[in-house]
Amino acid sequence: MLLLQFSTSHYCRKARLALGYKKIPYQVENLTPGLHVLKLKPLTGLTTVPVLLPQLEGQPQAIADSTRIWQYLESYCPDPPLTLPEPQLQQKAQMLEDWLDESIGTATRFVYYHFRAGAGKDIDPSWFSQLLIQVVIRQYSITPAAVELARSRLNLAMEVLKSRWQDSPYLVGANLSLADIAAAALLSPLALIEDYRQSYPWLFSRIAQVHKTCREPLPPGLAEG
Ligand SMILES: N[C@@H](CCC(=O)N[C@@H](CS)C(=O)NCC(=O)O)C(=O)O
Repeated sequence: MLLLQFSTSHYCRKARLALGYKKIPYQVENLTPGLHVLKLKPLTGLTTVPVLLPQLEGQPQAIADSTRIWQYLESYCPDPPLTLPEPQLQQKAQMLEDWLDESIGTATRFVYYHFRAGAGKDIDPSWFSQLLIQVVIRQYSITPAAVELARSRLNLAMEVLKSRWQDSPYLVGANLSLADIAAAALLSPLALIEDYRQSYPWLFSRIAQVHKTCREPLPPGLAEG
C-alpha cells in the first residue's frame, strides 16, 4: 500500500497510526504542498491528504480522507479491531472521532501555525518553512481572532478528554478505538507548545502510549533525543 501524505500533517499521522496498529506494511510518498493538487484531484476529486492507494488487485484505486481510510482498513484487515464490540460504545467512539476530525483537528491547526509563525518561529526559522507557514495561515484564514476561538475549543476538548484519558488508556470502552487514534494524532502538534505540555501532562503521556501501541515514531516535541 502507498500513503500519499504531507510529512507534517496531523491527519496523515492519524492514517499512519491506523496502518501501524493493524501492522499493515506500507510506503509513504511525501507530496509537495501546492503541487499536491495536480496529483490528488484526478485521483480522488479532492485536494486533501491523506490518500491511500491500496495497490492491490480488486481493491479501490484510491481512498481519500482519514476516516474513509480507517473504514477501508477495518474491512480489509479486521484483526486487530479498531471497532468496539458494543454497538452503542462504537457509536460513541465514532461521534467523538467525527468531532475530533471536524472541530478539534482544525483548532489544533490554527493554534499550531499561529505559534510557529510567532513565539515558536525558532523551531525552524528558515525562509522555506516560514513561507509554507504563511501559505497555510492565508489558506485557512488563521487570524488572531480565529486563533482565540480555536484556543477555547481546545480548552473544551481538554475537559472532555481528561474525563476519560486521565485515568484510563481508552477514551471509550475497554479497547483502543478510532477515537483514541484521532485524539492522539490530531492533538499531537501541541506537543511543541510548552504551555500545553505543562498544563496537560496526562494528554501527552496518552499520546505517547497510543504511538507506541501503533508502532509510530513519537511526534516532534515528544520524541526522545
Ligand atoms: N477530513 C480530512 C482532512 C484532511 C486535511 O485537512 N488535510 C490537509 C493537510 S493537514 C490538506 O491536505 N490540505 C491541503 C488542501 O486542502 O489542499 C481527513 O480526515 O483526511
